[in-house]
Amino acid sequence: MKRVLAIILGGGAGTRLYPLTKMRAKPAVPLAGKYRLIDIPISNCINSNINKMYVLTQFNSASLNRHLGQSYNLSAAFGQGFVEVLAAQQTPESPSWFEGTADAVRKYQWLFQEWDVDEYLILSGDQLYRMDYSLFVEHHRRSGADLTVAALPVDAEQAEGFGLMRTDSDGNIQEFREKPKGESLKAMAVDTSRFGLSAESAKNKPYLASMGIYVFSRATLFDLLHKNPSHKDFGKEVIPEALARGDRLQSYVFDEYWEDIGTIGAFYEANLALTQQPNPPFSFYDEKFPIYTRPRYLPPTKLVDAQITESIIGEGSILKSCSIHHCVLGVRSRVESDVVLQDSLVMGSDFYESSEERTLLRQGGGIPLGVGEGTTVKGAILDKNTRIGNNVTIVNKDHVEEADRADEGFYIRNGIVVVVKNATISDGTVI
Ligand code: ADQ
Ligand code: ADP
Repeated sequence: MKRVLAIILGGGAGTRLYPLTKMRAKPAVPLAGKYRLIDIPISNCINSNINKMYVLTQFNSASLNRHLGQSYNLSAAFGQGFVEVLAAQQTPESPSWFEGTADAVRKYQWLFQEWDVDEYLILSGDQLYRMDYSLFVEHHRRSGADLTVAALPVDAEQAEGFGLMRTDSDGNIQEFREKPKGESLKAMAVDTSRFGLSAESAKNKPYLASMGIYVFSRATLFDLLHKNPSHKDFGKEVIPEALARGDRLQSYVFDEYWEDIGTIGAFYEANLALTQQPNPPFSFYDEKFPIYTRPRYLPPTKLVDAQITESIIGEGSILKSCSIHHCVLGVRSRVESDVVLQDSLVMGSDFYESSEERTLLRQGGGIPLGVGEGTTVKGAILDKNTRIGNNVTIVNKDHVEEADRADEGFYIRNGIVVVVKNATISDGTVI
């Protein structure tokens, strides 16, 4: 795996996860109480012995750089290893920002070419899964392909949202279509039982969806990018072109837990699914394949008189006499008495406020960090460092699907109220 360089696509325009991306780059979005999105592909790389990684992002954010710098000292642990952020930048030759996945790679190809590696592993930064990429790369090498695409067996309903591939029984890709609908969707069905699925499972999941994860042989990647300067996206343009010109494309079937968490709805569901009992679909506990993040030296969580069911609580939290059901609370969460939290993600805080600071804030008409007394929150996301007043109700009472209320500190996406990072919601507010 020393001869593989990983390129992690860290986010384009950043509209789908907005407003979580309002104040940070997408890879820095908090996940599961203590991680960030970027920890997933980076941990998968480390666990697969791939230790050269670039993260492409639209804009550089302080929290992303700090997180990577403090989490992953790969050169100490792995000699040549590194994780580096490459932000889109304007130069005289390329006056625009990244215009798509392939375009983002093209803009930094001069740097990627400098590495003496055989393959480039292209990954997405907003997916939750555990994968040993070394098996994927070995599959690519063994088949002699120019390009290998990771393929997830899915049903018809899921299939609509993905790039789909039709393969022969040896897994060679014969056709690739980005998000086809109707009849052209149906034409993409394959017999997935050939790839190790049981007969029943194959019947339910007759489509092979691209996971947006690719292994390119060196010459193929640069040749495709160079010859087709107008091609901006891998799924829409580059892969269909590779097929059309006769390159050898293979699929690599992966039939385990995998979720694209690139939208507010999917992100919310995937986080809450972690609380499922007894077997959550994804677990952060796996000694052989850990998910890494920044080590913090936080004290254990303190519970005063809290009733908590089916939830995950981050370290360093203080929970008073409250009731919490089916929630994920991040580090340094603070929840006061008579609070009800249900089906919600609370990201926690980046810092503590002392009792003196809290009292002073209150006296000055301000609102301390955390969730104030007597407040009820259901079906919402409270981003980091939010200050929710006393007797607030956040339940989306009008069942609104989408709303932009930036001046009031929140947005509604997929019916989920998202209170933005650092926002304050005054006492008694009803949303
Ligand atoms: P989408 O997810 O719709 O489909 P896209 O928007 O291109 O494709 O995003 C792929 C990944 O690249 C995401 O992680 C995104 O954040 C990132 N990204 C997008 N534009 C970027 C840019 N300019 N700079 C840096 N990163 C960028 C893709 C494939 C489908 C496949 C699905 C699987 O095109 O074929 O089925 O992924 O989720
Ligand atoms: P974590 O990874 O623990 O979430 P981050 O490193 O992302 O934390 O955030 C810590 C941030 O909080 C830093 O930018 C730090 O400067 C800021 N911070 C720490 N203490 C305070 C404070 N009292 N007031 C405001 N910001 C603070």
